[in-house]
Amino acid sequence: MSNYYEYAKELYAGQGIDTEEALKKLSNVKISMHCWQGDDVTGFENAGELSGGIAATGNHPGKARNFEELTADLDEAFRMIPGCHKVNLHASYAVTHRGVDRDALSPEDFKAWVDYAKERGLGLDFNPTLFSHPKAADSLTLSSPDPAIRRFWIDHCKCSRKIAESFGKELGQPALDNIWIPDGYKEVPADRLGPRMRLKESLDEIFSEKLDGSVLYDSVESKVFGLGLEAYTVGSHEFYMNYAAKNGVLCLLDNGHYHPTEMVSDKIPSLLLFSEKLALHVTRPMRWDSDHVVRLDDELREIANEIVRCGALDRVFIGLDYFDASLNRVAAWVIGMRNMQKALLSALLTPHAKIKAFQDEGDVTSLLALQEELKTYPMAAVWDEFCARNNVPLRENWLADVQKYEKDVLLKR
Ligand code: RNT
Ligand code: ZN
Repeated sequence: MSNYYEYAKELYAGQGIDTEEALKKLSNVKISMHCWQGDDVTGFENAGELSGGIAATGNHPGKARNFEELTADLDEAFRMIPGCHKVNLHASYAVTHRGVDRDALSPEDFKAWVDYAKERGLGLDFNPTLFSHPKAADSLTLSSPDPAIRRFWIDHCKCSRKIAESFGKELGQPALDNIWIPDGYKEVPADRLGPRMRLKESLDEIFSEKLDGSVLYDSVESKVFGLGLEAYTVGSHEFYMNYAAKNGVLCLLDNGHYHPTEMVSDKIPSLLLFSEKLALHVTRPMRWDSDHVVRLDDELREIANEIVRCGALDRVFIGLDYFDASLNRVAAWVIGMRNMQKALLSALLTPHAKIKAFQDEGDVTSLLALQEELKTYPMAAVWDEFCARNNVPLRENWLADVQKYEKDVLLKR
């Protein structure tokens, strides 16, 4: 233990914060690392272009082209990230030679991933993939007016839930199955209700099958608009918030899916008041849902503050969701994961009860003064201690490792 850490420990103790307790809580938080940062959401199906109103920009060399490369890259990233986490998969990452379409996938098509996760003590989460597919070419899936298209995607979502359930059972820790659909229109629609009625019916059928709720959590993810889908989104926030509340599934909030001044941090306590669990896609929107690598910015810290303040570390599924093709993809994972953890640590090192009391007493001066002074408390020392205890590189020392990996492995692809 460094003197640096001892000094920090004392300062935080002065605020009534036990740094050891904070470190313990932080090590229990599993973050779901999205596999799709590793290959710009390409997947293993040889599907053509990324579609559905999302886009990865950039052409940094060395992206993973198959299961072996993607898992090698994930391993390299996990070597730089303290703690034990989860991997978030999309259905398009099936490792299968059965030649089945997405509506017929089954747990056996993900056996390679389960073996991978088991060997490393990782958890797995899952997402049906309702984009980058010929049957989603016009960005209409579960709300399509064509019953055959709806059927295909309903079946895909049904088998996806079973795959996620199998992850939960095999790995002994709950898996989240999250449904996001691109459905919407570029032009102002003549009918806003019809597509939503069809989406509601499709979801009802998908969730009608009772699976093991001790290992499977279902969530639905809303959006505000997509590229080429500027006028109307079927699965809006209001749609899903009401659907989730009435049907006992979780709301998943992606902080790139709201209007620019609308904050997910502010929504967290409202949702936690009415539902036991909540799911997040943590991302960084710049002007639009651009999915930049997560920085340790004010909103990330506020999201973490809300989770911690609400005492909800075990009620929130935290997953990352961004895909930047313009930089080293392993580094992109490491930066985002470490930032999410730093934000949580900063929240765990905040004397929330004390500041809340200022608020309730109407002492705005003390509230502001303490919030601002806390920003320069020596959290870095506690973070370094966390990294040291977890045997991962301190500070920016991971970068040299990742650069070596790029030279030795990524650039040879
Ligand atoms: C798209 C949604 C969705 C996807 C991933 C790949 O806007 O955020 O979550 O990013 O499922
Ligand atoms: Zn998302």
